[in-house]
Amino acid sequence: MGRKFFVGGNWKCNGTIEEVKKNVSMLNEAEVPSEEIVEVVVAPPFVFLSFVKSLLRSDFQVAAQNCWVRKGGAFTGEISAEMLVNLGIPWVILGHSERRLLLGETNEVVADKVAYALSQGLKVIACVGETLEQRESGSTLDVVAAQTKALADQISNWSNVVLAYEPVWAIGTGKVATPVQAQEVHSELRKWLKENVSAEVAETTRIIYGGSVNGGNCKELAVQPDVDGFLVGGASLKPEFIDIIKSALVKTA
Ligand SMILES: *[C@@H]1O[C@H](CO)[C@@H](O)[C@H](O)[C@H]1NC(C)=O
Ligand SMILES: *[C@@H]1O[C@H](CO)[C@@H](O)[C@H](O)[C@H]1NC(C)=O
Ligand SMILES: *[C@@H]1O[C@H](CO)[C@@H](O)[C@H](O)[C@H]1NC(C)=O
Ligand SMILES: CC(=O)N[C@H]1CO[C@H](CO)[C@@H](O)[C@@H]1O
Repeated sequence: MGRKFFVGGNWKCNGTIEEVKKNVSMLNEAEVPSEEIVEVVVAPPFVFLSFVKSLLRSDFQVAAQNCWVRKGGAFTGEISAEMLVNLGIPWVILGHSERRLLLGETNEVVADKVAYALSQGLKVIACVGETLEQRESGSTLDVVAAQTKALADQISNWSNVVLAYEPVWAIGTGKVATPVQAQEVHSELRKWLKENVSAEVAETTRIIYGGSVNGGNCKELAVQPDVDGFLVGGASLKPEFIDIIKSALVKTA
């Protein structure tokens, strides 16, 4: 069985209740390929999670954008993995570059979070990616390998993990990795998994691309053999998100 196409929508820190309702209506009214062909997961800010979950069509799922690194307790302002499970939230995004860069989350902290979230039964979208400086100095593969190694050191079962490659220089900049650049890194990540984890994990783990994906460029990215879907930022709050979901069909052609 092949890897099911995966489209995540990361709403980041945006939206009012009214806007959230409109975005959910847009999703609920959309005609998209079936769940057999594409898995769709949207990640609203924490405060809207339950609201979105209660309104959203049942073939789409929700994700949190972060969670605390271990069991909850005296950690003011944090949200624990247990709470997400308790609310029936199946997914969490961890290690997004905005958190790595703005909040100082190291490879180890991200890996600790991923391991803890998995241990509580959450599914994880784990993000890796290099900065512009790192790409220009030729260290892209070393950077994503080190980020992936930190994860692999702590993950014993990859079946609930989706790996998101998000080059930082392409996030919110309008600069998108070319299909060839995306395929190259995805293919190297899969080789890394094959050699350093197992052939089965390499074959079954979805590696999705994020960074200025939109309705216009999604198909040429989706057609790349090692691109198994997308983590979409800005375009996930626009009607073109539906076109991005539909790009799953290029895999069935
Ligand atoms: C979705 O929400 C964003 C703000 O988060 C808003 O700008 C946008 O207009 C909304 N989309 C729709 C289709 O209403
Ligand atoms: C890995 O996790 C999946 C999903 O929770 C489970 O079905 C599978 O049995 C686990 N595999 C191993 C080897 O524990
Ligand atoms: C396996 O992991 C090591 C350490 O990250 C790395 O140097 C090596 O290139 C990896 N193998 C492949 C095929 O990527
Ligand atoms: C998903 C996303 O990031 N949407 C928007 C959130 O708000 C920022 C700032 O206005 C926009 O740049 C994003 O596109």
